[in-house]
Amino acid sequence: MTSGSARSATSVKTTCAYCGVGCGIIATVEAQGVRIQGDPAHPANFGRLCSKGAALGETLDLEGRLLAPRLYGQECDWDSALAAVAEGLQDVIRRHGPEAVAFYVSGQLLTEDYYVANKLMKGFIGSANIDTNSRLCMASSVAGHKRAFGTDTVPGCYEDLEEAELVVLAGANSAWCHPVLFQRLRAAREHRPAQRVVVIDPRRTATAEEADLHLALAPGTDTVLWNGLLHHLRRHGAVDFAFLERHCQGYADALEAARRSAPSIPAVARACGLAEADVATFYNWFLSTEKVVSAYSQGVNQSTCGTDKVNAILNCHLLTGRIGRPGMGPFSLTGQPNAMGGREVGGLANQLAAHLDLEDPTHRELVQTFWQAPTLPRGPGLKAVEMFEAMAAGRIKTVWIMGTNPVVSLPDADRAREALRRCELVVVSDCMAETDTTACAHILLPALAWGEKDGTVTNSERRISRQRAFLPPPGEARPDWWIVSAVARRMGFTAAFDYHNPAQIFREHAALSGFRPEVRRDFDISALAGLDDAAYDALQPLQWPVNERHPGGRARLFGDGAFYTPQGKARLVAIEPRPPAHAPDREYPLVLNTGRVRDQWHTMTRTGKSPRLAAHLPVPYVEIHPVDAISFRLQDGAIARLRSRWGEMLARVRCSEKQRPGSIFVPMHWNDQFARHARVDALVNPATDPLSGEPEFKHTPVRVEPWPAAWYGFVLAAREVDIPQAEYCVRIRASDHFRYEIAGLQPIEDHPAWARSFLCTPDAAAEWTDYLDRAGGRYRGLRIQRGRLDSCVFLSQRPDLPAPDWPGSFFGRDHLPARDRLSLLAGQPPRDAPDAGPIVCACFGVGEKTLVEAIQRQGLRDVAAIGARLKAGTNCGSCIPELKSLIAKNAALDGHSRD
Ligand SMILES: Nc1nc2c(c(=O)[nH]1)N[C@H]1C(S)=C(S)[C@@H](COP(=O)(O)OP(=O)(O)OC[C@H]3O[C@@H](n4cnc5c(=O)[nH]c(N)nc54)[C@H](O)[C@@H]3O)O[C@H]1N2
Ligand SMILES: Nc1nc2c(c(=O)[nH]1)N[C@H]1C(S)=C(S)[C@@H](COP(=O)(O)OP(=O)(O)OC[C@H]3O[C@@H](n4cnc5c(=O)[nH]c(N)nc54)[C@H](O)[C@@H]3O)O[C@H]1N2
Ligand code: SF4
Ligand SMILES: [Mo]
Repeated sequence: MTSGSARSATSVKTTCAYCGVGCGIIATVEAQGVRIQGDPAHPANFGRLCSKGAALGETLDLEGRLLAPRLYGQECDWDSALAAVAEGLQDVIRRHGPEAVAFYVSGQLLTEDYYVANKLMKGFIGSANIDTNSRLCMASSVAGHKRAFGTDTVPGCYEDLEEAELVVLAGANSAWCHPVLFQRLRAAREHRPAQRVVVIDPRRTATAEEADLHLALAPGTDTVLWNGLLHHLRRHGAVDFAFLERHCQGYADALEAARRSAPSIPAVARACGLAEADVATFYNWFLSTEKVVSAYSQGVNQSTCGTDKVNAILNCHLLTGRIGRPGMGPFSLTGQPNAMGGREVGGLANQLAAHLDLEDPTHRELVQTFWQAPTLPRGPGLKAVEMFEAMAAGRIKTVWIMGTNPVVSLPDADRAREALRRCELVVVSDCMAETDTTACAHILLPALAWGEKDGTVTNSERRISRQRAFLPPPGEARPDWWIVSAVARRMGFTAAFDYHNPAQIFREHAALSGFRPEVRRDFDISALAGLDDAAYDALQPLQWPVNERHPGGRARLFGDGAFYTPQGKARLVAIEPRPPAHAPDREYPLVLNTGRVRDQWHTMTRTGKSPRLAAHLPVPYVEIHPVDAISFRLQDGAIARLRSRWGEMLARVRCSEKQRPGSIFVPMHWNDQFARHARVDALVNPATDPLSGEPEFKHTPVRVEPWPAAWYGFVLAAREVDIPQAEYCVRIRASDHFRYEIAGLQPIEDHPAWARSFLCTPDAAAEWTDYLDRAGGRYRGLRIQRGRLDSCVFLSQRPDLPAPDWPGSFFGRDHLPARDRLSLLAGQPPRDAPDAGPIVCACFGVGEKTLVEAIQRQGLRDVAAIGARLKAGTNCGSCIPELKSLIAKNAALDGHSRD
């Protein structure tokens, strides 16, 4: 290995900042910015990137970055900040003991950062109160894996999805959330048309659109469906008796529970709200196909029976022996870029480093000896939701949050914010200065961001890849491992935290994984413990284990039946289906489901900077079935108020037959930095899975009602503005201006005074022109500064405003001619103005209207034809499911509209 393979004069190979697919990227720093390309040699993506990965270059500017430490709002030097953190932690430990201190960390830290944070808390502070946002994400998979396999192992690899003859995607919208993996699946299907895909999801997602069978089951009923499958497989002779007898236990009870809870296809169909024929098709495809991969994500994990859902899936693979062989196996799709690395270092409150168990005295002794740690906690610490409850109750006095934004992402999020306000000391390490969580911090520590930080991450298929820096550290920002080590040293743990670079930490982590090999464990990368700095720098992507037996890594585990339970056998678990924690009732009749959109990442701190990514789904919305919309008096495009027993929010109504009646969907992304009253987690109930502690993000009873807006509008401005009287307000980044979608409850009395109050800064050279139709309730105004459009406002009593694309297109111009000024005042686009409609292809900015017109007028019938004409779908491919559904919807009208 030479470092030449990883770096050339200007290009650096690294790994994407976002999802668990873990795509390889080549970043090239150029005069105009950073060029981002997929790395053709990386085995996760072979050169592909999705819309988010491709837009990474747009998120690298320093705007909004936290560039110096801050102590109670004042910038300070590192010395003062580190001393304040160390003394603050020590003071609380002295007065209240180590259990009063907590760390809340993230699957977006690098493995090296995570290792050090965990070592400090568990080994040296001596408490297990370190938990991570992976609790909100993968904890049910971890618990399910441990129940079944005795350890937390993903048995397969991405190639299995390509090689499978049947791929089941359960509770996973992979077309949007693991797009490159989904593209690999799509490409494989083009070569092997016999491959089938089944999607299990209450919504007809972009993923479901491409499936051979979509099971839109009633939310929360997955365990019945999989129990029914287990019973069906037994009854129809798909049991692999040899595998079962030699390598499994617990199957008699599991089969009995399945028979009792899901005795027949009609019973399953009834319980899950599905058609019998569809259930039968799924069961028979699974029965008759040897090569099956069942991949699952948050529709499975994020549930009060998430662990049971996981084991119900694993049961079916164990019963049939379809695990750990090419083209088959259960596959937990991890969310964050380093969710897996965090599990490897033991970042969860109930884990120890190197996949060892906190409760096992041998494991504890092993780690304590290796670390030469003064103490180790004997039992698990508090899991994320409990941790914030303990803050609210005053049992935890201080918390250090790193790389996560819990005021937005925890359930019952208003209470989570309140819990932080009750703490004596809140420390937040983040790259961004202003988030809903940094607003609650006493001490802010500036962390390096993607492109600046350096270390390793592990993707969904256990593949360890290097993330490499290609930008210099800005301001005073430092790597997370550096910050934690510096605090640890100030707390007196000098020798144990004497780290100078990530390579040194990685070597220690690798050595721990092989320490005392007689203690059997799956996670073993001891062969990497001797890498020198140059070899670490040049490390090529590898799948663990990487040890003496598997020096080049290993793609699959468990095909040989070697499991990690005390008996060495896998466990089938008897699953008793349970309903979600809170059922809908008369007051809260609808089920709120939450999740992701294609082009935003979580709380938008990075994707929110990209105009290209903002174009796809620009405002917080609630998707609802048209029949429900009628019953609840909701109009498409109007604003609705959503309430649950825990909180409320405002969102734009989108009627869609893709929703299951009775369920609504709201994306998780928007927060106080981008919109008013738009944090959906304020509504989400805090119930958790009793085993994994994972919250039920996909199931909260709510009600939705029309929000009585007196007016609607939008503002476009060259700079950020603060708009009064608009209880509903969403800020959207466009390439050369900001757009605000607004609405208010109180009629505006004096329109010009209102508009000028936030748009007109004192400037003699600026002119304000406006138009008011009081009777019709319409108002339009524009501000011209030195001949250019500076800002404009459009208001109406109804949600009937024109699309903002045409006024937006005026911002780039040096001079706005009178004709265009008039068209703005008249609210009428000139005849030749562009109106592409909502953006579908983010890479090339191709809108729905343009696409529909091309499909109808030019008779385009497939994605390739669209690509050839309009380029849409030809770069990252993330929009292909949407292109297909536009073709399906509009090609039929072809004959009528061609003339
Ligand atoms: N674009 C984008 N991609 C991302 C992320 C992002 O923020 N944006 N985040 C990453 C992270 S951290 C994660 S964890 C992953 C998540 O990836 P996914 O899990 O694929 O995404 P979600 O949208 O959270 O939820 C998946 C689906 O579960 C369905 N669902 C809801 N209730 C049920 C149910 O009872 N049963 C079943 N079977 N399905 C149900 C929802 O309708 C939804 O379509 O995405 C990763 N990738
Ligand atoms: N309603 C609902 N809520 C959910 C979910 C859902 O499906 N529905 N999903 C849950 C899941 S699966 C997840 S993973 C969570 C995600 O939720 P969060 O982790 O809260 O979301 P992010 O926006 O990714 O937050 C990452 C923060 O870390 C900062 N950051 C980025 N890189 C670094 C770094 O290197 N160092 C430091 N110190 N900071 C950094 C970012 O600026 C940002 O503030 O949300 C959960 N919440
Ligand atoms: S699929 Fe997209 S977001 Fe995920 S790692 Fe690849 S490029 Fe990044
Ligand atoms: Mo996640």
